[in-house]
Amino acid sequence: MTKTLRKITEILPQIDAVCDIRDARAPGYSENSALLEVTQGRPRLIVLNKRDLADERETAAWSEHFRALGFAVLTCDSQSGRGTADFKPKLEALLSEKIAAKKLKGQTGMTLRVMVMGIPNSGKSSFINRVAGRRAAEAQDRPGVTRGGKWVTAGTGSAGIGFELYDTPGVLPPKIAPPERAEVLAFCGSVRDEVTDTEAIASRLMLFLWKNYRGNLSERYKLGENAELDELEPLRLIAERRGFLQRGGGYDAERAAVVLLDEFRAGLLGKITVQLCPSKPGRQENA
Ligand SMILES: Nc1nc2c(ncn2[C@@H]2O[C@H](COP(=O)(O)OP(=O)(O)OP(=O)(O)O)[C@@H](O)[C@H]2O)c(=O)[nH]1
Ligand SMILES: [Mg+2]
Repeated sequence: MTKTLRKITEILPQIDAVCDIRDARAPGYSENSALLEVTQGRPRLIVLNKRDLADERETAAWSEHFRALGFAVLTCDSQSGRGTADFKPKLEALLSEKIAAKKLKGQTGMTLRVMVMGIPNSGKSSFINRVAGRRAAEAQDRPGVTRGGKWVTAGTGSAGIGFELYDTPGVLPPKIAPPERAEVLAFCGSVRDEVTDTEAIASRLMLFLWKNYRGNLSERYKLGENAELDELEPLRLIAERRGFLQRGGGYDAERAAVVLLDEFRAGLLGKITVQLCPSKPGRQENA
């Protein structure tokens, strides 16, 4: 964390803008306050990535929320590439004054340097690869893949403006509060599973889904109309439906927990947002 912050501070004078990659399933909680502090005052584009996994209505509400706060916002899916083509035009719009000033000075061969940052596993490296149009940065399905920093040349935008993106390691804030935030980040796989209690996290996810996305849950696990959730043993329902039962009425909660988390993260439960937008007018729970 400190090492990354030091590196970021070191290259800060070279950059024109910051690209703040959030997980569209938890757009507020996936913010990194420490990184934002270091890069304060820099033009910033908020990217809601993994939009293919998130509830579309919530993503629209969160985009509005950030726009109302004065931020430029891009929503995209860096796995398929949907939405990433808007990055260069958005950045050029964000930096239009700077670009115009450089043009006035007769500067040609202009390059915009953008630092891409965010919490672990939010899709920074995947996003860079999409914008660059090649696999320039390593991306994997676990947090902590990118180490050190790396400049990636990413082609040109309109009028021959060049783009260079700086890939940074994911950084978590030193203190993750409130407790619900830590849970939500664990749902999304931004916290290493080894440091979290899988059963506890999956139980919390189950309770959230039961309350807010019961239809998705019922469909995936064929819960039936009369299913009831035992709040003290929320994973029992999944264990029963999947046959993870033990002799004497027990069940394999650990196995049910792993299934739920894996399937949620893979998008098999459908498009779900685990941090609902606070400012969505007239929201109704879809329970
Ligand atoms: N479904 C979906 N998966 C994505 C998207 N973007 C990235 N991923 C996946 O998320 C995982 C993490 O992606 P990375 O690009 O390595 O994330 P990162 O932010 O660079 O991660 P660190 O370097 O570990 O901080 C990979 O399995 C990607 O394929 C997206 O928009 N949609
Ligand atoms: Mg990375």
